[in-house]
Amino acid sequence: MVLRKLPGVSASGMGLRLSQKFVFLLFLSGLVTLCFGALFFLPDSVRLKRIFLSKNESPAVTVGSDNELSKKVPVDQEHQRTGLKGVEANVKPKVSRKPSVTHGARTVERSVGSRAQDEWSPARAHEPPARDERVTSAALNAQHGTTFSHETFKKCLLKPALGKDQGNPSDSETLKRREKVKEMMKFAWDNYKSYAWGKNELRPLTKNGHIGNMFGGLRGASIVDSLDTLYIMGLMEEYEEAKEWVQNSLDLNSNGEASLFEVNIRYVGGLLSAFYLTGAEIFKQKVLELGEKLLPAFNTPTGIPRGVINLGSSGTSWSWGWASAGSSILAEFGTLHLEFVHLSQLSGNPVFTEKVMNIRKLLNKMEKPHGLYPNFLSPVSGNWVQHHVSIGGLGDSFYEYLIKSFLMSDKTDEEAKKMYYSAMDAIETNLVQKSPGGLTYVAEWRGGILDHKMGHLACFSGGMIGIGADDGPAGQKQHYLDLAAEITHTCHESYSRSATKLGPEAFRFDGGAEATATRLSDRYYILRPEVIESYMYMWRLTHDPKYREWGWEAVEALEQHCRVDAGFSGIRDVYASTVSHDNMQQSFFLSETLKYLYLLFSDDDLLSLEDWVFNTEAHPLPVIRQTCLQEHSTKPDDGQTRLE
Ligand code: DMJ
Repeated sequence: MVLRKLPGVSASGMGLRLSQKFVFLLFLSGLVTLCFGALFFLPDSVRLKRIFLSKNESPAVTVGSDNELSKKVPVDQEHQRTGLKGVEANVKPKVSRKPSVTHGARTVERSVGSRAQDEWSPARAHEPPARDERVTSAALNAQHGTTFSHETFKKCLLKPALGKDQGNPSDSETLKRREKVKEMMKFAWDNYKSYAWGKNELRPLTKNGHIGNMFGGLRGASIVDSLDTLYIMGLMEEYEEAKEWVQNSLDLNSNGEASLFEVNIRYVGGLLSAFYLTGAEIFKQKVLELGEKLLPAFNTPTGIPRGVINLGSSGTSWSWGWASAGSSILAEFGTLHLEFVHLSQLSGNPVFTEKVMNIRKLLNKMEKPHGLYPNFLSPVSGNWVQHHVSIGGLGDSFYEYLIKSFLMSDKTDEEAKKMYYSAMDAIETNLVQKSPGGLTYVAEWRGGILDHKMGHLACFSGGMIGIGADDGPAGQKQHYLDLAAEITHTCHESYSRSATKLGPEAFRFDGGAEATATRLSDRYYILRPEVIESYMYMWRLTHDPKYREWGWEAVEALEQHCRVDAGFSGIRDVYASTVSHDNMQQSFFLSETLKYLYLLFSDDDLLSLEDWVFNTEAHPLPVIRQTCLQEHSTKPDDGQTRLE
């Protein structure tokens, strides 16, 4: 239209006036600028960015300061692009979602379904998916021509996965205790099977199933979480039922909104360990398919994933509505490393490792207040959003994954090692406290002010500090072992000071309190594993019989207060001698609490710590011995399993 000659106007050159040419050129250059800008600003243009940015130039921001990307794409603008104007990142979206989630997770301080954080309310900070990275397993195989041999992998284990004799303990008393734990698992499983088969969790009082909306429409969380526990306990009939369900009924084509963290630790972790333990191809196929669905979550300006992802083809992601200013949570984006490295290991596709290494690099570079890692980070600007630090809820498993990444890399991942020990240093300097009564605890930190509280979730740290004792700075081993033992002792105190001998969700060390809950809302116990997890590690590291005794106390308390007619249930007040049940058998009770108890009463060669690290949901993942794997690797024809 601009080119049409206007009547009565003399033309020059190609029949256009100079001014017309000028207008045309102006329009053209505007168009070019617009297209070029769009290439950079549309989140779907990762590949194009790569063309224009040099290889080492990461699109992630320089952290710790006001940065370019946050200036270019303010949060509000992001919302406008999606037509979701005015939704502040820390304000819940208008569309209200029912808080039907009662899962426990270290990332969220949950009550039994009542706290604000429990609500399923992702802030709408939408990013389209990185479709270029959502390739199928078949495409992956074609692309990478990779092979993974389960046989070769087994050759690189130092011990048989299940030990010489399935971990049978030599003394009869311990064997009896182990049998009791196995019976508890069977009871929990049988009831789940009778009343909630295919649902995510069992409601043991009302004898029905719970689906919730934590897993984006995925079902069978208790089944996937139980696979490895059933297998190591030798509950083979039950394991076969579970495997068959995964084969025939685990439908990954869901279109719901899922917690990236929860799906990763329970489903990805559960399927990975089931594959490594059994070699059954179905688990590998499923986990690679699921892994691909999680990739779009990383498609943010910094590569730090948001907490909530749509598992359908849109691949959109959101930040939690309750999280400060649309931020991502340290314990969520920091608890992907182990699983994602294994996804790359099995698929041959480095993209999974690249995603988590980017998170690692970014965190490593950032300025940290007093060397501490705050719990909230903006996935847009890459800056800390709030200075709340905790080794319990919201922070916890980030630290766990640093030391476990080092151990899982066959102690080659120096960066993870360095980050872990520096973080430990900062935690010891700033957070570790001794109560007037002589109990060691890890306080929380809010912008420099200590909150003298320890969550049940933070009790995993006894075990973590224990497994990290060997590789710290010279001369520190005994110090770390002592610290681990002291924290585990404190957590045991939180159990033994209650009427039920089970520990509260959080306990305090102020106002005269010593390892007891002072608020009504902190008195519940939802079958969490962390204290028992630390007993298990401390037993393996020290063989001090008290850890087995403490584990047995927990078994007795669970039997007395949590066992009901149709399964196990959490309780609302650990200090009340007549308990009130919360009607939920959490899937982590089967994957973690009962597994750690079983390991506590087994010989050390059942899932030896030399060969296995446990993800934060207690799913064992093998140490990757790259040199050994390469030495043993043969041509595909010589027995390697090709990815289909
Ligand atoms: C589990 O899902 C995992 O251990 C997670 O890291 C924290 N919360 C629960 C158990 O309490």
